[in-house]
Amino acid sequence: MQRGRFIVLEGGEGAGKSSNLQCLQQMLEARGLNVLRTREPGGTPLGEALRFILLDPVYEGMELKAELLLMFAMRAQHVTQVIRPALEAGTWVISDRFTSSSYAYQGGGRGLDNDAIAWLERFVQDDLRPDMTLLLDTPVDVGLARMRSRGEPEDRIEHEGRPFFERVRASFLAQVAAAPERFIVLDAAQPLEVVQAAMHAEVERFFAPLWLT
Ligand code: Z5A
Repeated sequence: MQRGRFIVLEGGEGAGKSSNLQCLQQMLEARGLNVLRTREPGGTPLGEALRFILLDPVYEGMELKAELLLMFAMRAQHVTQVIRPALEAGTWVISDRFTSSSYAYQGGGRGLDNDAIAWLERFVQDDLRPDMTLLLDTPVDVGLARMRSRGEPEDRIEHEGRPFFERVRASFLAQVAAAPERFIVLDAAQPLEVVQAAMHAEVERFFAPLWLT
C-alpha cells in the first residue's frame, strides 16, 4: 500500500485556511483518496485541551518559551497519535497549520531563536515533514479585516498588534524563499473562488506523477 501524503495549509489571520481546507478535502476525495482533516493547535484530545490554554486570554503574559513548548507538546501528540499512523495506513492528511506556524509566530512574531525551533522540530517529528505546504498569503490588513468582520472575541494571540502580524507574514515568506520546493504560495487576497481554482490547479500539478501510478 502506498503511504499517504501530508498537505498543510498555512497563513496569517483570516487568510482563508478553513475555507480552503474543505475544498481541498473534496478535491482529493473526488480522486478516490481517503482524507483525514485535522488542525493545529489541536488534532487530538490533548491537543485540543492545549489549544484552549494557548488561546485563552486569561493566560496573557504566558512566557514565550512556555508558548513554544506547549505548541510542540501538542504537536508531539498529534504526530504520534494521528498523523503518522494515518499516513502509514495510506490516508492523506490535510492540516490547518503545522510547524511553519511555529517558525512564523514563535520565531518571527515572538522573536524566539529559529535554531531552537529547528531542534524541537527534529526532536518531535524525526523525519516527518509535509509533502506540500500551501501558503495563503494576504496583506495583513486584509486578513485582520476579515477576522474582525466575524465579530468574534479575539483570542490571546489575535490580541497582538499589526507589527506582530507583519513579522509573522515576513517569516512565512522567508521560509518560502529558503525552501521554494516545499511551498506553493497562493494570493489569498483574491475572491475565494479564484483562490480555490488556483489551489486546485497547483495540487493537481504537484501530485500529477502520483495520479499516473
Ligand atoms: N499558532 C502558533 O502561534 N504557533 C503554531 O505552531 C501554531 C499555531 C500551529 C490559532 O490558529 C492560533 O495559533 C493562530 C496561530 C497560532 N493565531 N492567531 N491568532 P487558527 O488557525 O485556529 O486561527 P486563525 O489563524 O486565527 O484562523 P482564522 O482567523 O479562522 O483564519 P482562517 O482559517 O485562515 O480563515 P477562514 O476562517 O477560512 O476565513 C476567515 C473569514 O474570511 C471568513 O469569514 C471567510 O468567509 C472569509 N474569507 C476567507 N477567504 C476569503 C476570500 N478569499 N475572500 C473573501 N473572504 C474570505
